[in-house]
Parts: sequence; C-alpha cells; structure tokens
Amino acid sequence: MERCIEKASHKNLTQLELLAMSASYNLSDGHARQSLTISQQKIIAGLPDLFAQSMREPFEELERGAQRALLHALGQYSYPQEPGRVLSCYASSVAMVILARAMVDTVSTVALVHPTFDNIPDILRTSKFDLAPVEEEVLHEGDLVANVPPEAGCLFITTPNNPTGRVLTADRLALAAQWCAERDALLALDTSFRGFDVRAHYDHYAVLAESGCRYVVIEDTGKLWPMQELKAGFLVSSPNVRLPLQLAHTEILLGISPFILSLVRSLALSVAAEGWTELHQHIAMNRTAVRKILSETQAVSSPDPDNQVSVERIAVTGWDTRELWSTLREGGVEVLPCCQFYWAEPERGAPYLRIALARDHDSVSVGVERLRDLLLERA
Ligand code: EGV
Repeated sequence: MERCIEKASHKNLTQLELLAMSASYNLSDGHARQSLTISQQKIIAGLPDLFAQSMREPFEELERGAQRALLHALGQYSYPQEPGRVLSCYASSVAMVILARAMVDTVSTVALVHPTFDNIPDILRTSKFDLAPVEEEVLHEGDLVANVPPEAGCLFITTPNNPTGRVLTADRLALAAQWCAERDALLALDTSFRGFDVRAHYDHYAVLAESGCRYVVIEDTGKLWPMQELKAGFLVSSPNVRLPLQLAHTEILLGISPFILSLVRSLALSVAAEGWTELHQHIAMNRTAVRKILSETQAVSSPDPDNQVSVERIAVTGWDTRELWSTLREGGVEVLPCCQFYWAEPERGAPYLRIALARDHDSVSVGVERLRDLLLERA
C-alpha cells in the first residue's frame, strides 16, 4: 500500500489520468467522454462535407468564424476584434505555454490561484517564474491589496476553477482588473470550464476593457464536447498587452487545422441555437446522482455545493484519499486524488477526491456505487 501512495503523490495529475484511461469506470480526467447528443451526431454525420468545405473556405474567414461563434455562444461579445488579438492553439495548455514564453523576459513573479490544476503551475515553473499562491477565498471575498504580492507581474486566475468550480463574479473580476491596472501587471484568465456555468457567461471583455488593464484570456473547447480530442484553445489578448504573443505563437505553430476550426464553429453555432441546457442537465443529473449515492455513507461531504462544472470534488473523512484512490483502482474505478491541485501545499488536498461527470450516466453511477460500497465496508 505504501508504494501505491508514493506513486499517487509522485506523478502529476495528467499522469494519473493516463493510468486511468482504459479502466472500466474512468472518472478521472476532465475531458468530455459522454455519448453525443442528437445535434452532435448530425454534425459528425456531416464530417465529409465539413472537410470539403474547410478546404475551400479562406482560412482567415473560417478562423474568425469559429472564434466568433464560440465566444458569442459563451456571452463574450466584447472580445477584441483587431487582427492578431485571438491566437488559435491546439489546446489551452499550448496557449499557456505560449503565454509563458511571451512573459519570460518581462515578468518574474506570477501570482496564481490556489488550488488549481497542476499543469498550470508546472508550465509556469518550467519557465522559471516565481509563483505566489493566491487562495481562492482571497480572490472571491478577500483583500487583494493585502494578499497579492505587489511584485507580481501577472495575476493568473482559473475561472470557473478546477476542481472547485468557483466562478469569479463581475465585481471581483473588476477588482482584480483594477489591481492589475494600478500596477501595470498582466491579468491572465483561464476560462476553459466556463461553458458549464452561466454565471461565467457575463461579458468578461467588457469588464476588462473598462478597467484598462493589460490582459490575456485562454478560451477553450476541450472540456465541452465529446469530440475525441478534436478541440481548440484560443489565446485572446488586449490591444495594450505589450507581450510578444504572436512571435511566441509562431515559434510553436503555423496554424491549427481548418477542419477542426470548422467543427468547432458548427458545434458552437449549434449551442448558440439550442442553448447550453442539454449539456448542463446532463452534468447536473450526474452530480445529483454522485451526491445522492454518497449520502448513504457518513464519510462523504460536498465541499463545493455551488459547483456547476463537469468535475465534482468530494471530501472523505477517515481515509487518506491517496490510499482510497489506489484501493478504488483495484476495483476498476478511477478518480483523482487532490493533493496535486494544492500546488503550494499538497497536504491540504489530502481529504479530497475529484470525480469526472462528463461521462454517460451509468458509468458515473456504477463507479460511485462501488466507492460507496467500499466506504460502507470499511466504516
Ligand atoms: C482535467 C490534461 C494536460 C488536462 C485535464 C484537465 N492535462 N493538458 N496536461 O487537460 O481537469 O482533467 O484539465
């Protein structure tokens, strides 16, 4: 058992997600793996036409169309329109790498939300930034001036956050933007999970523009649609950003697939027409099932009652969750232990597991029933 605990804490979260890939009940990674909706099935049935069309259509028009369709579906009407302000990337992590590259000469300290998914601090650490943790509570209800180090050249916030689902309100975004504007710091947002929560659909770019701060926003489709990793990340920046983002982007890639952009545009237009309700109901049904099944044990509670994103954190008492994680694995059920989300203080994640909800209903409920049975057995 000791060795398994060791194993869980010496890997990053993505390495743990890889171990889970072929499990009977993979509730580990946050990527979308549920069955397609009827509208998505129709889009997939039309892929040959989409492929032909994306060969004909001028690339710029296609790219702008995909960006516009996605950002409008997410309520982000005021995003900057000038050429070069939205850079298409293979994934949001690639956008993150490009951002880190572009900041390396002018920023030394990054103030980063704590907890958050570990590949964000990992990418930043590889670029040798000093990281200063900013607790979620500080961002959402605390005093930024007293708690964010004044030397930070960048304030980086994941909203909605992973794994807590916590969403930065318009008022708190305005405060963070003001903090940055007053210090000429960069405000960076990762909004990869915003599709799941309408509270994150207010027009962030209007708030950011009003503040005058320098900003970047990483938008993403990777978590939204079960498209077998056909996805895009978009690195959006303010006209006054003063970072060599375009240079860094071209150092990494020429451009992303027009076929994928065309697919993203179709998916986003379909959501714009039909709304987010079907996706939201699917996630809500799985979340309700998780909470209901686990309420049958005394050991589990919900630390994030308002969470709407496609992952659910649970707190388990009486267990080291790294040990629980490896015991669950033996029964074919994969979830994530949470220590690595607490990148500055891993022990604080020890009470928690994260359960992925973007799966078919049966897979979530059977997997979580096994977790319940294990907890009841050992109670
Ligand atoms: C989640 C996978 C990367 C990441 C999964 C994720 N790791 N990109 N290195 O996309 O919540 O499971 O964000």
